[in-house]
Amino acid sequence: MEKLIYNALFLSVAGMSLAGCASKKNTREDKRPNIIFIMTDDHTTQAISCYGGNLVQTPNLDRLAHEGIRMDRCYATNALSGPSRACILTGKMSHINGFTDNASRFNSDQPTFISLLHKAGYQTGIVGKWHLISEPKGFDYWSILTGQEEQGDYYDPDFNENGKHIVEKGYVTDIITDKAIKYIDGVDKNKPFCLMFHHKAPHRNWMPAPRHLGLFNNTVFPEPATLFDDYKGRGRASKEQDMSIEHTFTDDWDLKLLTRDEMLRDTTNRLYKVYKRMPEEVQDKWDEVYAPRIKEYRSGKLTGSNLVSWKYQQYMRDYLATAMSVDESVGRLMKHLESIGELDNTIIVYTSDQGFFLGEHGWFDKRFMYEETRMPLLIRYPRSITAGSESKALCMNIDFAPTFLDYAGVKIPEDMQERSLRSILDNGGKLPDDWRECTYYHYYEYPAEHSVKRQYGIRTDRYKLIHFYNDIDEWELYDLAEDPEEMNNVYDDASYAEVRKMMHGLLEKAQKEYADTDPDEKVNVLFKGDRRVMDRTNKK
Ligand code: SGN
Ligand code: CA
Repeated sequence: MEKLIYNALFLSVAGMSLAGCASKKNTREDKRPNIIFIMTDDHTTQAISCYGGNLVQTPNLDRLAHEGIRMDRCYATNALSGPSRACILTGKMSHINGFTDNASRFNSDQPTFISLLHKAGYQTGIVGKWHLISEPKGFDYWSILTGQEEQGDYYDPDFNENGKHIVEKGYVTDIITDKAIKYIDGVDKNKPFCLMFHHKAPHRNWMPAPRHLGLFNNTVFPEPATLFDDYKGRGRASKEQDMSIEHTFTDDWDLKLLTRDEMLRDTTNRLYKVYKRMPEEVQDKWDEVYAPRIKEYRSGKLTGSNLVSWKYQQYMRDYLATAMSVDESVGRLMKHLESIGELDNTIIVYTSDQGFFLGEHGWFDKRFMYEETRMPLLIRYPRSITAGSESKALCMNIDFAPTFLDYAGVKIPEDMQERSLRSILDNGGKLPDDWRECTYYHYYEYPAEHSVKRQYGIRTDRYKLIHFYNDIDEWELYDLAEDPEEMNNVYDDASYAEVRKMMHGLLEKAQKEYADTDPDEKVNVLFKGDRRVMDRTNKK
Protein backbone atom coordinates (compact mmCIF):
# COMPACT_ATOMS: atom_id res chain seq x y z
CA MET A 1 0.00 0.00 0.00
CA GLU A 2 2.72 2.39 1.08
CA LYS A 3 4.56 1.59 -2.13
CA LEU A 4 1.43 2.29 -4.18
CA ILE A 5 1.03 5.74 -2.62
CA TYR A 6 4.69 6.43 -3.13
CA ASN A 7 4.43 5.41 -6.79
CA ALA A 8 1.30 7.48 -7.34
CA LEU A 9 2.93 10.54 -5.83
CA PHE A 10 6.05 9.91 -7.77
CA LEU A 11 4.24 9.47 -11.06
CA SER A 12 2.40 12.72 -10.65
CA VAL A 13 5.63 14.62 -9.93
CA ALA A 14 7.38 12.88 -12.83
CA GLY A 15 4.39 13.59 -15.07
CA MET A 16 4.54 17.29 -14.26
CA SER A 17 8.19 17.52 -15.10
CA LEU A 18 7.64 15.67 -18.36
CA ALA A 19 4.85 18.04 -19.34
CA GLY A 20 7.11 20.92 -18.39
CA CYS A 21 9.87 19.98 -20.77
CA ALA A 22 7.84 18.45 -23.59
CA SER A 23 7.70 21.84 -25.27
CA LYS A 24 11.50 22.05 -25.60
CA LYS A 25 12.03 21.29 -29.29
CA ASN A 26 15.25 20.19 -30.86
CA THR A 27 16.19 23.44 -32.56
CA ARG A 28 19.40 22.10 -34.11
CA GLU A 29 19.44 21.48 -37.82
CA ASP A 30 21.10 18.15 -37.17
CA LYS A 31 18.25 16.28 -35.47
CA ARG A 32 20.24 13.25 -34.39
CA PRO A 33 19.86 12.58 -30.67
CA ASN A 34 22.54 13.19 -28.07
CA ILE A 35 23.51 10.02 -26.23
CA ILE A 36 24.51 9.97 -22.57
CA PHE A 37 25.65 6.54 -21.49
CA ILE A 38 25.76 6.46 -17.69
CA MET A 39 27.53 3.40 -16.38
CA THR A 40 28.26 2.73 -12.74
CA ASP A 41 30.59 0.11 -11.37
CA ASP A 42 29.02 -2.92 -9.67
CA HIS A 43 25.62 -1.28 -9.12
CA THR A 44 23.11 -4.07 -9.09
CA THR A 45 19.36 -4.31 -9.64
CA GLN A 46 18.70 -5.51 -6.07
CA ALA A 47 19.81 -2.02 -4.95
CA ILE A 48 17.52 -0.09 -7.33
CA SER A 49 13.94 0.44 -6.21
CA CYS A 50 12.33 0.43 -9.67
CA TYR A 51 13.64 -3.12 -10.03
CA GLY A 52 11.68 -4.10 -6.94
CA GLY A 53 14.73 -4.06 -4.67
CA ASN A 54 13.64 -3.84 -1.03
CA LEU A 55 16.84 -2.29 0.31
CA VAL A 56 16.68 1.43 -0.54
CA GLN A 57 14.78 4.01 -2.54
CA THR A 58 16.50 5.36 -5.66
CA PRO A 59 14.11 8.12 -6.76
CA ASN A 60 16.18 9.45 -9.64
CA LEU A 61 16.73 6.07 -11.24
CA ASP A 62 13.05 5.36 -10.69
CA ARG A 63 12.28 8.55 -12.55
CA LEU A 64 14.33 7.32 -15.52
CA ALA A 65 12.31 4.11 -15.52
CA HIS A 66 8.96 5.88 -15.15
CA GLU A 67 9.77 8.20 -18.02
CA GLY A 68 11.46 5.57 -20.15
CA ILE A 69 11.89 1.81 -20.37
CA ARG A 70 13.14 -0.71 -17.83
CA MET A 71 14.88 -3.73 -19.32
CA ASP A 72 14.70 -6.71 -16.97
CA ARG A 73 16.97 -9.22 -18.62
CA CYS A 74 20.17 -7.62 -19.75
CA TYR A 75 23.37 -9.59 -19.24
CA ALA A 76 27.05 -8.84 -19.51
CA THR A 77 28.61 -11.50 -21.71
CA ASN A 78 31.59 -11.57 -19.34
CA ALA A 79 30.68 -10.09 -15.94
CA LEU A 80 33.80 -8.13 -15.10
CA SER A 81 34.70 -4.50 -15.56
CA GLY A 82 37.28 -4.30 -18.35
CA PRO A 83 35.75 -7.12 -20.39
CA SER A 84 32.24 -5.65 -20.13
CA ARG A 85 33.50 -2.21 -21.19
CA ALA A 86 35.34 -3.68 -24.18
CA CYS A 87 32.21 -5.61 -25.25
CA ILE A 88 30.11 -2.46 -24.98
CA LEU A 89 32.50 -0.36 -27.05
CA THR A 90 33.09 -2.89 -29.81
CA GLY A 91 29.79 -4.77 -30.00
CA LYS A 92 31.89 -7.93 -29.93
CA MET A 93 32.43 -10.67 -27.37
CA SER A 94 35.66 -10.95 -25.39
CA HIS A 95 37.23 -13.69 -27.53
CA ILE A 96 36.85 -11.40 -30.56
CA ASN A 97 37.73 -7.99 -29.07
CA GLY A 98 40.69 -9.53 -27.20
CA PHE A 99 39.96 -8.12 -23.73
CA THR A 100 39.18 -11.33 -21.87
CA ASP A 101 40.03 -10.37 -18.30
CA ASN A 102 41.03 -7.39 -16.17
CA ALA A 103 44.70 -7.95 -16.82
CA SER A 104 44.26 -7.49 -20.57
CA ARG A 105 45.07 -4.37 -22.59
CA PHE A 106 42.50 -2.98 -25.00
CA ASN A 107 43.52 -2.71 -28.61
CA SER A 108 42.04 0.71 -29.16
CA ASP A 109 42.80 0.70 -32.87
CA GLN A 110 39.77 -1.51 -33.42
CA PRO A 111 36.52 0.25 -34.39
CA THR A 112 34.12 1.10 -31.57
CA PHE A 113 30.70 2.68 -31.64
CA ILE A 114 32.44 5.82 -30.38
CA SER A 115 34.92 6.00 -33.25
CA LEU A 116 32.05 5.36 -35.70
CA LEU A 117 29.87 8.08 -34.17
CA HIS A 118 32.85 10.41 -34.23
CA LYS A 119 33.42 9.73 -37.92
CA ALA A 120 29.75 10.43 -38.51
CA GLY A 121 30.08 13.91 -37.00
CA TYR A 122 29.22 13.30 -33.36
CA GLN A 123 31.16 15.04 -30.63
CA THR A 124 32.45 12.36 -28.27
CA GLY A 125 33.63 12.42 -24.67
CA ILE A 126 34.25 10.15 -21.71
CA VAL A 127 34.49 10.98 -18.02
CA GLY A 128 35.25 8.60 -15.14
CA LYS A 129 36.22 4.95 -15.11
CA TRP A 130 37.83 3.55 -18.26
CA HIS A 131 39.84 0.56 -17.02
CA LEU A 132 41.03 -0.52 -20.46
CA ILE A 133 44.68 0.46 -19.90
CA SER A 134 45.44 1.80 -23.39
CA GLU A 135 44.52 5.45 -24.02
CA PRO A 136 40.99 6.10 -25.27
CA LYS A 137 40.66 6.59 -29.04
CA GLY A 138 37.83 8.19 -30.99
CA PHE A 139 37.08 10.68 -28.20
CA ASP A 140 37.46 14.46 -28.56
CA TYR A 141 37.75 14.67 -24.81
CA TRP A 142 38.53 12.29 -22.01
CA SER A 143 39.09 12.62 -18.31
CA ILE A 144 39.53 9.12 -16.94
CA LEU A 145 40.38 7.75 -13.52
CA THR A 146 43.89 6.46 -12.94
CA GLY A 147 45.54 4.97 -9.86
CA GLN A 148 44.82 1.70 -8.04
CA GLU A 149 45.19 -0.16 -11.34
CA GLU A 150 42.75 2.28 -12.98
CA GLN A 151 39.95 1.66 -10.47
CA GLY A 152 40.53 5.22 -9.27
CA ASP A 153 40.06 6.60 -5.77
CA TYR A 154 36.96 7.74 -3.92
CA TYR A 155 38.59 10.83 -2.46
CA ASP A 156 40.80 13.33 -4.29
CA PRO A 157 41.07 11.03 -7.30
CA ASP A 158 43.73 11.17 -10.02
CA PHE A 159 42.70 11.58 -13.65
CA ASN A 160 44.27 11.35 -17.03
CA GLU A 161 42.73 14.30 -18.86
CA ASN A 162 43.50 14.19 -22.56
CA GLY A 163 46.91 12.74 -21.73
CA LYS A 164 47.70 15.02 -18.80
CA HIS A 165 47.83 13.83 -15.18
CA ILE A 166 45.68 15.86 -12.77
CA VAL A 167 44.36 15.41 -9.24
CA GLU A 168 40.87 16.69 -8.42
CA LYS A 169 39.80 17.62 -4.90
CA GLY A 170 36.56 16.15 -3.61
CA TYR A 171 34.41 13.04 -3.84
CA VAL A 172 34.70 10.97 -6.98
CA THR A 173 31.01 10.76 -7.99
CA ASP A 174 30.53 14.50 -7.60
CA ILE A 175 33.71 15.29 -9.53
CA ILE A 176 32.74 13.01 -12.42
CA THR A 177 29.26 14.57 -12.47
CA ASP A 178 30.80 18.07 -12.57
CA LYS A 179 32.97 16.97 -15.47
CA ALA A 180 29.97 15.54 -17.33
CA ILE A 181 27.98 18.75 -16.91
CA LYS A 182 30.93 20.87 -17.94
CA TYR A 183 31.38 18.74 -21.03
CA ILE A 184 27.70 19.07 -21.97
CA ASP A 185 27.84 22.84 -21.52
CA GLY A 186 30.98 23.10 -23.62
CA VAL A 187 29.90 21.22 -26.77
CA ASP A 188 29.01 22.84 -30.07
CA LYS A 189 25.24 23.21 -29.82
CA ASN A 190 24.79 22.67 -33.56
CA LYS A 191 25.98 19.10 -33.44
CA PRO A 192 24.91 16.07 -31.38
CA PHE A 193 27.22 14.56 -28.79
CA CYS A 194 27.79 11.20 -27.18
CA LEU A 195 29.12 11.17 -23.64
CA MET A 196 30.24 8.09 -21.75
CA PHE A 197 29.63 9.00 -18.14
CA HIS A 198 31.21 6.30 -16.01
CA HIS A 199 31.20 6.23 -12.23
CA LYS A 200 33.54 4.45 -9.87
CA ALA A 201 30.84 4.06 -7.24
CA PRO A 202 29.73 1.73 -5.78
CA HIS A 203 32.85 -0.41 -6.34
CA ARG A 204 34.67 -2.13 -3.46
CA ASN A 205 35.76 -0.90 -0.85
CA TRP A 206 32.53 1.14 -0.77
CA MET A 207 33.50 4.56 0.63
CA PRO A 208 30.47 6.88 0.81
CA ALA A 209 30.44 10.61 0.09
CA PRO A 210 30.96 12.78 3.20
CA ARG A 211 27.25 13.66 3.25
CA HIS A 212 26.30 9.96 3.22
CA LEU A 213 28.71 8.73 5.87
CA GLY A 214 26.71 6.87 8.50
CA LEU A 215 23.46 7.39 6.56
CA PHE A 216 22.24 3.84 7.19
CA ASN A 217 23.83 3.20 10.56
CA ASN A 218 20.47 2.77 12.20
CA THR A 219 18.93 0.75 9.41
CA VAL A 220 18.60 -3.03 9.58
CA PHE A 221 18.47 -4.47 6.06
CA PRO A 222 16.56 -7.62 5.16
CA GLU A 223 18.87 -10.60 4.61
CA PRO A 224 18.69 -12.45 1.32
CA ALA A 225 17.16 -15.91 1.65
CA THR A 226 20.39 -17.54 0.45
CA LEU A 227 22.83 -15.73 2.77
CA PHE A 228 23.64 -19.03 4.50
CA ASP A 229 23.79 -21.15 1.35
CA ASP A 230 25.77 -24.36 1.91
CA TYR A 231 26.13 -25.02 -1.87
CA LYS A 232 24.73 -28.52 -1.45
CA GLY A 233 22.83 -28.60 -4.71
CA ARG A 234 25.86 -27.50 -6.71
CA GLY A 235 29.43 -28.43 -7.59
CA ARG A 236 32.95 -27.29 -6.93
CA ALA A 237 32.76 -23.86 -8.55
CA SER A 238 30.39 -22.52 -5.90
CA LYS A 239 32.20 -24.28 -3.10
CA GLU A 240 35.70 -23.18 -4.06
CA GLN A 241 35.16 -19.49 -4.80
CA ASP A 242 36.80 -16.86 -2.64
CA MET A 243 34.18 -14.13 -2.48
CA SER A 244 32.19 -14.89 0.64
CA ILE A 245 31.17 -12.44 3.29
CA GLU A 246 32.12 -15.05 5.86
CA HIS A 247 35.65 -15.86 4.69
CA THR A 248 36.82 -13.30 2.13
CA PHE A 249 35.65 -10.04 3.66
CA THR A 250 38.59 -8.33 5.33
CA ASP A 251 38.42 -6.53 8.66
CA ASP A 252 40.32 -3.50 7.45
CA TRP A 253 39.62 -2.90 3.75
CA ASP A 254 36.01 -4.11 3.67
CA LEU A 255 34.75 -3.62 7.21
CA LYS A 256 36.93 -0.62 8.05
CA LEU A 257 37.63 -1.89 11.54
CA LEU A 258 40.71 0.20 12.24
CA THR A 259 40.87 3.31 14.35
CA ARG A 260 42.86 6.33 13.22
CA ASP A 261 45.53 5.60 15.83
CA GLU A 262 45.91 2.06 14.61
CA MET A 263 46.24 3.22 11.03
CA LEU A 264 48.86 5.75 12.04
CA ARG A 265 50.85 2.99 13.71
CA ASP A 266 50.89 1.01 10.46
CA THR A 267 50.77 3.47 7.62
CA THR A 268 51.38 0.68 5.07
CA ASN A 269 47.84 -0.51 5.68
CA ARG A 270 45.69 -0.34 2.57
CA LEU A 271 42.80 1.33 4.35
CA TYR A 272 45.11 4.08 5.52
CA LYS A 273 46.14 4.77 1.91
CA VAL A 274 42.59 5.72 1.01
CA TYR A 275 41.72 7.24 4.39
CA LYS A 276 44.58 9.69 4.17
CA ARG A 277 43.19 11.07 0.91
CA MET A 278 40.19 12.47 2.77
CA PRO A 279 40.29 16.03 4.13
CA GLU A 280 40.65 16.26 7.89
CA GLU A 281 37.04 17.14 8.60
CA VAL A 282 35.87 14.11 6.63
CA GLN A 283 38.35 11.93 8.52
CA ASP A 284 36.79 13.23 11.74
CA LYS A 285 33.34 12.30 10.56
CA TRP A 286 34.62 8.90 9.41
CA ASP A 287 36.11 8.23 12.86
CA GLU A 288 32.83 9.14 14.48
CA VAL A 289 30.80 6.91 12.17
CA TYR A 290 33.03 3.85 12.39
CA ALA A 291 33.86 4.01 16.11
CA PRO A 292 30.65 2.25 17.29
CA ARG A 293 31.17 -0.44 14.63
CA ILE A 294 34.70 -1.11 15.86
CA LYS A 295 33.50 -1.20 19.45
CA GLU A 296 30.69 -3.61 18.68
CA TYR A 297 33.00 -5.92 16.78
CA ARG A 298 35.55 -5.96 19.58
CA SER A 299 33.00 -6.64 22.26
CA GLY A 300 33.59 -10.31 21.43
CA LYS A 301 29.88 -11.06 21.33
CA LEU A 302 29.74 -11.81 17.65
CA THR A 303 30.43 -15.35 16.47
CA GLY A 304 29.29 -17.88 13.86
CA SER A 305 26.19 -16.99 11.86
CA ASN A 306 25.63 -13.88 14.01
CA LEU A 307 28.95 -12.58 12.83
CA VAL A 308 28.06 -13.24 9.18
CA SER A 309 24.72 -11.43 9.65
CA TRP A 310 26.54 -8.54 11.28
CA LYS A 311 29.09 -8.31 8.49
CA TYR A 312 26.27 -8.37 5.94
CA GLN A 313 24.66 -5.36 7.68
CA GLN A 314 27.93 -3.40 7.61
CA TYR A 315 28.44 -4.34 3.95
CA MET A 316 24.95 -3.07 3.04
CA ARG A 317 25.43 0.14 5.01
CA ASP A 318 28.60 1.01 3.12
CA TYR A 319 27.57 -0.25 -0.31
CA LEU A 320 24.14 1.41 -0.30
CA ALA A 321 25.42 4.69 1.13
CA THR A 322 28.06 4.76 -1.61
CA ALA A 323 25.41 4.06 -4.25
CA MET A 324 23.32 7.03 -3.02
CA SER A 325 25.78 9.34 -4.72
CA VAL A 326 25.10 7.84 -8.13
CA ASP A 327 21.34 8.15 -7.77
CA GLU A 328 21.86 11.82 -6.87
CA SER A 329 24.20 12.23 -9.83
CA VAL A 330 21.51 10.99 -12.21
CA GLY A 331 19.09 13.47 -10.67
CA ARG A 332 21.54 16.32 -11.11
CA LEU A 333 22.18 15.39 -14.71
CA MET A 334 18.49 15.24 -15.61
CA LYS A 335 17.80 18.56 -13.94
CA HIS A 336 20.67 20.14 -15.80
CA LEU A 337 19.56 18.78 -19.17
CA GLU A 338 16.08 20.03 -18.44
CA SER A 339 17.35 23.50 -17.60
CA ILE A 340 19.23 23.82 -20.90
CA GLY A 341 16.37 22.33 -22.93
CA GLU A 342 18.26 19.18 -23.97
CA LEU A 343 16.51 16.56 -21.83
CA ASP A 344 14.21 15.25 -24.54
CA ASN A 345 16.83 15.51 -27.27
CA THR A 346 19.00 13.07 -25.40
CA ILE A 347 18.94 9.31 -25.12
CA ILE A 348 19.86 8.69 -21.48
CA VAL A 349 21.00 5.19 -20.67
CA TYR A 350 21.65 3.93 -17.16
CA THR A 351 23.51 0.70 -16.62
CA SER A 352 26.36 -0.87 -14.68
CA ASP A 353 29.31 -2.85 -16.05
CA GLN A 354 27.73 -5.87 -14.35
CA GLY A 355 25.47 -6.72 -11.43
CA PHE A 356 26.72 -7.80 -8.02
CA PHE A 357 25.98 -10.20 -5.19
CA LEU A 358 24.55 -8.46 -2.14
CA GLY A 359 24.86 -11.42 0.19
CA GLU A 360 23.02 -13.89 -2.07
CA HIS A 361 24.74 -17.29 -1.74
CA GLY A 362 26.77 -15.67 1.04
CA TRP A 363 28.72 -13.63 -1.54
CA PHE A 364 29.85 -10.21 -2.67
CA ASP A 365 31.50 -9.58 -6.10
CA LYS A 366 30.27 -10.89 -9.48
CA ARG A 367 31.90 -13.11 -12.18
CA PHE A 368 29.44 -16.03 -11.93
CA MET A 369 26.76 -16.41 -14.58
CA TYR A 370 24.06 -16.45 -11.90
CA GLU A 371 21.14 -14.03 -12.05
CA GLU A 372 22.50 -11.45 -9.60
CA THR A 373 25.12 -10.39 -12.15
CA ARG A 374 22.50 -9.19 -14.65
CA MET A 375 22.88 -5.50 -15.56
CA PRO A 376 20.38 -2.79 -14.74
CA LEU A 377 19.29 -1.11 -17.97
CA LEU A 378 17.06 1.97 -18.01
CA ILE A 379 16.66 4.11 -21.12
CA ARG A 380 14.84 7.42 -21.48
CA TYR A 381 14.14 8.96 -24.87
CA PRO A 382 10.59 10.30 -25.01
CA ARG A 383 10.75 10.99 -28.77
CA SER A 384 10.35 7.28 -29.40
CA ILE A 385 10.31 5.34 -26.12
CA THR A 386 6.97 5.18 -24.31
CA ALA A 387 7.17 6.24 -20.67
CA GLY A 388 6.81 3.42 -18.17
CA SER A 389 7.55 0.55 -20.58
CA GLU A 390 9.10 -2.67 -19.33
CA SER A 391 10.63 -5.57 -21.19
CA LYS A 392 11.72 -9.13 -20.51
CA ALA A 393 13.60 -9.34 -23.81
CA LEU A 394 16.89 -11.20 -23.45
CA CYS A 395 19.61 -8.59 -24.04
CA MET A 396 23.37 -8.46 -23.83
CA ASN A 397 25.91 -5.70 -23.44
CA ILE A 398 27.10 -6.31 -27.03
CA ASP A 399 23.69 -5.01 -28.16
CA PHE A 400 24.49 -1.49 -26.97
CA ALA A 401 26.89 -0.50 -29.77
CA PRO A 402 24.52 -1.41 -32.63
CA THR A 403 21.64 0.24 -30.74
CA PHE A 404 23.43 3.60 -30.45
CA LEU A 405 24.55 3.50 -34.08
CA ASP A 406 20.97 2.72 -35.10
CA TYR A 407 19.55 5.74 -33.24
CA ALA A 408 22.27 7.92 -34.72
CA GLY A 409 21.52 6.67 -38.23
CA VAL A 410 25.01 5.22 -38.68
CA LYS A 411 25.44 1.94 -40.55
CA ILE A 412 26.06 -0.99 -38.19
CA PRO A 413 29.23 -2.81 -39.30
CA GLU A 414 28.70 -6.40 -40.42
CA ASP A 415 31.21 -7.72 -37.93
CA MET A 416 29.45 -6.36 -34.85
CA GLN A 417 28.06 -9.54 -33.38
CA GLU A 418 24.57 -8.47 -32.44
CA ARG A 419 21.79 -6.23 -33.54
CA SER A 420 20.07 -3.09 -32.35
CA LEU A 421 17.53 -3.12 -29.53
CA ARG A 422 15.68 -0.24 -31.12
CA SER A 423 12.73 -2.26 -32.41
CA ILE A 424 12.11 -3.42 -28.82
CA LEU A 425 12.71 -0.07 -27.14
CA ASP A 426 10.51 1.88 -29.56
CA ASN A 427 7.76 -0.69 -29.41
CA GLY A 428 6.86 -0.63 -25.72
CA GLY A 429 9.30 -3.45 -24.93
CA LYS A 430 7.55 -6.00 -27.15
CA LEU A 431 9.60 -8.79 -28.64
CA PRO A 432 10.04 -9.02 -32.39
CA ASP A 433 9.06 -12.51 -33.69
CA ASP A 434 12.60 -13.43 -34.54
CA TRP A 435 14.23 -12.36 -31.26
CA ARG A 436 17.08 -14.49 -29.88
CA GLU A 437 16.41 -17.64 -27.89
CA CYS A 438 19.30 -17.19 -25.49
CA THR A 439 22.09 -14.97 -24.25
CA TYR A 440 25.69 -16.21 -24.30
CA TYR A 441 28.29 -15.91 -21.56
CA HIS A 442 32.01 -16.61 -21.29
CA TYR A 443 34.14 -15.69 -18.27
CA TYR A 444 37.93 -16.18 -18.25
CA GLU A 445 39.61 -14.60 -15.22
CA TYR A 446 40.94 -17.68 -13.45
CA PRO A 447 43.19 -18.30 -11.62
CA ALA A 448 42.78 -14.87 -10.08
CA GLU A 449 41.32 -12.87 -7.24
CA HIS A 450 38.06 -14.42 -5.90
CA SER A 451 38.82 -17.80 -7.48
CA VAL A 452 35.80 -17.99 -9.72
CA LYS A 453 36.37 -20.74 -12.25
CA ARG A 454 36.22 -20.21 -15.99
CA GLN A 455 32.79 -20.80 -17.36
CA TYR A 456 30.60 -20.40 -20.40
CA GLY A 457 26.92 -20.96 -20.96
CA ILE A 458 23.56 -19.78 -22.16
CA ARG A 459 20.40 -18.46 -20.62
CA THR A 460 17.00 -18.86 -22.26
CA ASP A 461 13.66 -17.55 -21.07
CA ARG A 462 13.42 -20.37 -18.59
CA TYR A 463 16.69 -22.32 -18.34
CA LYS A 464 20.37 -21.78 -17.81
CA LEU A 465 23.20 -24.09 -18.78
CA ILE A 466 26.73 -23.48 -17.48
CA HIS A 467 29.97 -25.32 -18.11
CA PHE A 468 32.80 -24.78 -15.64
CA TYR A 469 35.93 -25.85 -17.47
CA ASN A 470 39.65 -25.46 -16.89
CA ASP A 471 40.64 -26.96 -13.55
CA ILE A 472 37.27 -28.75 -13.33
CA ASP A 473 34.81 -30.10 -15.87
CA GLU A 474 31.34 -29.61 -14.42
CA TRP A 475 27.99 -28.73 -15.93
CA GLU A 476 25.09 -26.98 -14.23
CA LEU A 477 21.51 -26.68 -15.44
CA TYR A 478 18.88 -24.52 -13.74
CA ASP A 479 15.17 -24.28 -14.18
CA LEU A 480 14.64 -20.62 -13.39
CA ALA A 481 10.85 -20.95 -13.27
CA GLU A 482 11.07 -23.58 -10.51
CA ASP A 483 14.29 -22.41 -8.90
CA PRO A 484 14.87 -18.67 -9.45
CA GLU A 485 17.62 -18.59 -6.81
CA GLU A 486 19.64 -21.24 -8.65
CA MET A 487 20.08 -23.57 -5.70
CA ASN A 488 19.41 -26.84 -7.49
CA ASN A 489 21.55 -28.08 -10.31
CA VAL A 490 19.28 -30.41 -12.33
CA TYR A 491 21.86 -31.34 -14.95
CA ASP A 492 21.83 -35.01 -13.88
CA ASP A 493 18.14 -35.14 -13.08
CA ALA A 494 16.55 -37.66 -15.49
CA SER A 495 13.35 -35.65 -15.72
CA TYR A 496 15.35 -32.84 -17.36
CA ALA A 497 17.00 -35.08 -19.96
CA GLU A 498 15.09 -33.46 -22.83
CA VAL A 499 15.77 -29.92 -21.58
CA ARG A 500 19.44 -30.75 -21.21
CA LYS A 501 19.59 -31.99 -24.78
CA MET A 502 17.76 -28.93 -26.06
CA MET A 503 20.11 -26.62 -24.10
CA HIS A 504 23.22 -28.35 -25.43
CA GLY A 505 21.88 -27.85 -28.94
CA LEU A 506 21.33 -24.14 -28.31
CA LEU A 507 24.76 -23.76 -26.72
CA GLU A 508 26.46 -25.32 -29.71
CA LYS A 509 24.52 -23.07 -32.03
CA ALA A 510 25.43 -19.97 -30.01
CA GLN A 511 29.11 -20.86 -29.96
CA LYS A 512 29.08 -21.29 -33.72
CA GLU A 513 27.20 -18.07 -34.26
CA TYR A 514 29.51 -16.04 -32.02
CA ALA A 515 32.59 -17.83 -33.36
CA ASP A 516 33.69 -19.01 -29.93
CA THR A 517 35.37 -21.85 -31.73
CA ASP A 518 37.47 -23.42 -29.00
CA PRO A 519 35.59 -22.53 -25.81
CA ASP A 520 37.31 -25.18 -23.69
CA GLU A 521 40.71 -23.91 -24.69
CA LYS A 522 42.96 -23.98 -21.68
CA VAL A 523 45.34 -21.09 -21.86
CA ASN A 524 48.39 -20.47 -19.78
CA VAL A 525 48.38 -17.27 -17.87
CA LEU A 526 51.41 -15.24 -18.81
CA PHE A 527 52.31 -11.70 -17.98
CA LYS A 528 53.93 -9.04 -20.12
CA GLY A 529 54.93 -6.46 -17.55
CA ASP A 530 51.86 -6.43 -15.34
CA ARG A 531 49.47 -7.18 -18.22
CA ARG A 532 48.15 -10.66 -18.76
CA VAL A 533 48.51 -12.17 -22.21
CA MET A 534 46.87 -15.38 -23.31
CA ASP A 535 49.45 -17.95 -24.27
CA ARG A 536 47.82 -20.08 -26.91
CA THR A 537 51.01 -21.81 -28.03
CA ASN A 538 50.90 -24.43 -25.34
CA LYS A 539 47.28 -25.20 -24.76
CA LYS A 540 45.70 -28.05 -22.73
C1 SGN B 1 39.48 -5.19 -7.34
C2 SGN B 1 38.69 -5.71 -6.13
C3 SGN B 1 37.97 -7.01 -6.45
C4 SGN B 1 37.19 -6.89 -7.74
C5 SGN B 1 38.10 -6.43 -8.85
C6 SGN B 1 37.46 -6.31 -10.20
N1 SGN B 1 39.59 -5.96 -5.03
O1 SGN B 1 40.58 -6.00 -7.61
O2 SGN B 1 37.13 -7.34 -5.37
O3 SGN B 1 36.59 -8.11 -8.07
O4 SGN B 1 38.64 -5.16 -8.48
O5 SGN B 1 36.37 -5.44 -10.19
S1 SGN B 1 40.06 -4.75 -4.09
O6 SGN B 1 40.73 -5.38 -2.95
O7 SGN B 1 40.97 -3.92 -4.86
O8 SGN B 1 38.90 -3.99 -3.66
S2 SGN B 1 35.91 -4.79 -11.53
O9 SGN B 1 34.54 -4.31 -11.34
O10 SGN B 1 36.80 -3.67 -11.80
O11 SGN B 1 35.98 -5.81 -12.55
CA1 CA C 1 32.54 -3.64 -12.09
